[in-house]
Amino acid sequence: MFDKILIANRGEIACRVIRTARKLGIRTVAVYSDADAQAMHVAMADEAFHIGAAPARESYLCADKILAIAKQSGAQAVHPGYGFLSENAAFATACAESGIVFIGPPAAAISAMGSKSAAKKIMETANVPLIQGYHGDDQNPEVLRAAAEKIGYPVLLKATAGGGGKGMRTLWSAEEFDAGLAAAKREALSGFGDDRMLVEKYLTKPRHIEIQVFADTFGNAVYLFERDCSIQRRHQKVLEEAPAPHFPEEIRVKMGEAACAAARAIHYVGAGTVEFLFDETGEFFFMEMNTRLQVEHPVTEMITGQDLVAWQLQVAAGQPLPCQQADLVISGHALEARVYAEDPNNNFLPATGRLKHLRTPAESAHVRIDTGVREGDSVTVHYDPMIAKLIVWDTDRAGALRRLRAALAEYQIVGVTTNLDFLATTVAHPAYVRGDVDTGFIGRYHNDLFPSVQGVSEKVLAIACLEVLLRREQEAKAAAPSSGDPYSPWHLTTGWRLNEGNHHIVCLLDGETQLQIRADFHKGGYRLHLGENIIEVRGEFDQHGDLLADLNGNRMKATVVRHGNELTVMMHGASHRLVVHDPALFDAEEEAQIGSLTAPMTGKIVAVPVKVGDNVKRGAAVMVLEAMKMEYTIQAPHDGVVTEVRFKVGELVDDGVELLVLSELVEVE
Ligand code: MV4
Repeated sequence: MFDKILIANRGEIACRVIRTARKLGIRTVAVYSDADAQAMHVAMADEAFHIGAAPARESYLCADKILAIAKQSGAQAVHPGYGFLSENAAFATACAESGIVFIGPPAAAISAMGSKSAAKKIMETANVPLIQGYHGDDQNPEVLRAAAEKIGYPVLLKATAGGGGKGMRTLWSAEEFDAGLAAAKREALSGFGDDRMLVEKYLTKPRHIEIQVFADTFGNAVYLFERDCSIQRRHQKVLEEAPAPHFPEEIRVKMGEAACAAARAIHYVGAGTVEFLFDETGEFFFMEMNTRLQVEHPVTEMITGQDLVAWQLQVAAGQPLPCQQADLVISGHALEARVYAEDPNNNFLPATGRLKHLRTPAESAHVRIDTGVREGDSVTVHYDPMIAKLIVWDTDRAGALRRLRAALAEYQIVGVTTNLDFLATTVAHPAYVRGDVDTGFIGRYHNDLFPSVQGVSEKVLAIACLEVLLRREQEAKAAAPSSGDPYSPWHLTTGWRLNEGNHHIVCLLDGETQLQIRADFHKGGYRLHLGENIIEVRGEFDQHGDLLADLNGNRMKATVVRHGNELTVMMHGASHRLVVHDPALFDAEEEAQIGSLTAPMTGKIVAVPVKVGDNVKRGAAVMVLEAMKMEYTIQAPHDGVVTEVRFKVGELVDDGVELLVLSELVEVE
């Protein structure tokens, strides 16, 4: 077994591999880019080496740099993780030629599976079921047209060099053939530099079922059952599970044996995944084979009790598979949700930002979290915006589903837009609960899964007001002793006014909507006027800073996270972001902001009213930032001379970054 391995990856998979290596007593070497200097995987590894600038092509894809560090560090093997160089045959070859073990399949196996048509030819010889279609070398349009006629419409055109859904086009009738073929070839040429096509019978409601296979260097091959990965959007997996719901045992055995036949056909070694389309007739057809460990491998680990990275290390070190087929059994049911920094309500646009607040569900035998980020880390534009994989297990699917719903409700992230609410909505959908899943799920239930954005509820507003009022009470009590007049009425937070009832107006912004809530103070708490409704509220913060609230006698717990004047209320698994715009409070917060020349949040510079050499007075505007459709003026914390302006109009800045430098004015005698 190896003494030291290099992990040529980052994020959650790097951390995950390091965890298993440490369990096996193997020392680990991490590599990191400029953007990952403080990353979790760097902190976890025994050693870490800088490999270049943030863009992957200057760091994590630089095979030569990685190999040089492997040699320099004395690593005997390289684990590629997934993505990056994990399916790069040239890298696998370069490792072998350098005497460094590539923890993965032989380069020839990677190459064999790199072309869809070549892969299908190999599967054909291994008697693996293929979809009716044409995957020949003759690309004469008339040959392709005749193949489509023979198959019968609808047919699917797929780029031979494509994958993951890229370069596919469905043709519903012969009339569409000419234009459809031309468009598909153009896309394939621009996408892959190769416009060869294969033609297949189009399956209208398939499920994506994949088999985890594992082979060693002694010719042994086993399957570790199936995963259903049908819940995808734009060919990006969202939810995965094992075993597949309502999946017949005889199909499981046939599919598993076909997958092992496929692995043997290409003399496979290591972890591999054979993907099938499973249609309503109960037939299944080879789609493609992935020659790497998949993102979703944890659901297989949870139902088999196996550590697949440990298997990878053992097999790469020349040991036989730790199990035979008969030793492997399915126990219970596992589900995985991919927690992403993205905006489902904005076409899943990737999001960036700093994880200002991060609370995760408690891990246990039932709940596992694979992540590569911690509170305070930033999600940047450089890499895949995955925050974590949330994996749950229980004795059956219903139990696993309950665990997943509860865990999602406990997951709290503030500082970047996430898909948590979308995940919670999806796993609560009746069709998902029934296990009625296929690749068209998200499209079919689109209206249910993307409800129109709801305005803020009165309950959330009441919680937000209570937090504002309680926080002010706390701050006033804390400030009173140090003031020159601790008994001054100005320290009172009872809303006391001369010749008026004790009340205050709390101003909140919900998006663009300004809300003004009157709060009457009374001994037991506050009486809130929300439109026509009155809500009696009182509460306190617990030792974790959560709010224990009583609204009209209903007791509940909420987490309210405050950053600057941005306030996020999280309760019952939903979160709602508001901006506090309370003049009294706001001035105080504005006063606090004057002390800072850093960006209060991620945003875009929209004005730079100063230049190097300018003398500025305390409070003068030195930069204007736009975020969340609002403008924030950065003000000089003191009189001074501008000595450095670090950003110009139009540039994006991350939360907390230094915007400019102001030197103290020096008194000249
Ligand atoms: C198909 C298909 C229907 N019929 N092939 C998409 C990605 C690539 N791996 C193959 N894909 C498909 N191939 C035939 N003959 C439907 C899909 C498909 C899909 C497959 C798996 C998971 C999600 C999908 C989403 C859309 C389409």
